[in-house]
Amino acid sequence: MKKTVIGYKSIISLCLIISMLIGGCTPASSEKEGAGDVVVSKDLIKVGFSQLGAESDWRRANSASIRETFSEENGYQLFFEDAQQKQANQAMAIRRFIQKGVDYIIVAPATEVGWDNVLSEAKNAEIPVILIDRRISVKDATLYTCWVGSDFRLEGNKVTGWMKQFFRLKSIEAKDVHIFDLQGTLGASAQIGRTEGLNYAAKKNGWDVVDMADGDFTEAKGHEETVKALHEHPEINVIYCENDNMALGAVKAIEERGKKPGMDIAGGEILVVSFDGVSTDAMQLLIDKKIACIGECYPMYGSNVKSCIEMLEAGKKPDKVSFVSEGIYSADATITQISAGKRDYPVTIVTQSWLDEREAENTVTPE
Ligand code: GYE
Repeated sequence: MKKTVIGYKSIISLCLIISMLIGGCTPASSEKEGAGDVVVSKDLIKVGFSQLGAESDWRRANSASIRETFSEENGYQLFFEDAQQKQANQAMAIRRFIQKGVDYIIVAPATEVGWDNVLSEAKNAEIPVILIDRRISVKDATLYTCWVGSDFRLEGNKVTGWMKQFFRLKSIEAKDVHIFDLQGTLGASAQIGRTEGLNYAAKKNGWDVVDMADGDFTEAKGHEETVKALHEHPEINVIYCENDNMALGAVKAIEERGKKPGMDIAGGEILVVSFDGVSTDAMQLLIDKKIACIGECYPMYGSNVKSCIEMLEAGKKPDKVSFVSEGIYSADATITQISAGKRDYPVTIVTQSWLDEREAENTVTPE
């Protein structure tokens, strides 16, 4: 799949500027009950988007992509609701979208379970539901039309594939690998797939997973849980962070303890690996080798979702499940390729100029 241009930082800034100019990217705010004076062209396709929160740089980039895509200029009226990390708020948002009579509902679900009732209501109202990012587990698969997102288990396999090669190259024996799994929000697909990837590799290679804790995908919780884990288990020499924001918190906790995040495990450093590759701060830590490797998680789904809606508008059926293509990043040039499942994947070696270029030009090279 051809990946489109990404300008994570710039897209977020653009959205912030627009929201300052027009008083918010969210048409819903100007359509409060009783306002009654909002004139909306009949031609616009009405889309309700229930975003689960704003917990990470990945999430903010994802929201920016949806907002940018579903603009009035592109023929859409977007109702954007941020659930503040609470799935109950998502159900309420979906019910409001149904009441408004939107044409489509997009949902980025917090966790996999608990969707049967509210999505049945959307189905009864004959509103197609498009899922993005995390997946859901429902008894009736017709409760949603299609899903676009990442293969989280594959992401886990890629990062552990990198770790395996790294340990081999540095002659680090399995018995000397002591991992702390800093997990994402429990029950979210991104957590489930990445944790499964680690557990599988740990079992296969004989690594010791010392402990695991829910860091809720946030920097603050990631920091808190790492402080605790390092205190309770001084032997930890690898931290597997299930997103970059938690990695930022973990690096801070390691340094506060007077230890070094880095690649020299034998010399007492703590190896940090992570997921996303969106946050500039995390990419900077990668270049500084304080984060050893990042499994890419692609957030800019706007155009993929728009394609699904265009197909539905044309009376066609989009694929039920579409995975976005993703790579893997490291600043260490010794590992240039890793194996995951039955495939080999090139490792993108990130340098300062690579990052500067991405930030300045808004581009990421297609895979
Ligand atoms: O990796 C993390 C976010 O579900 C893919 O959620 C998403 C994850 C992403 O908060 O940063």
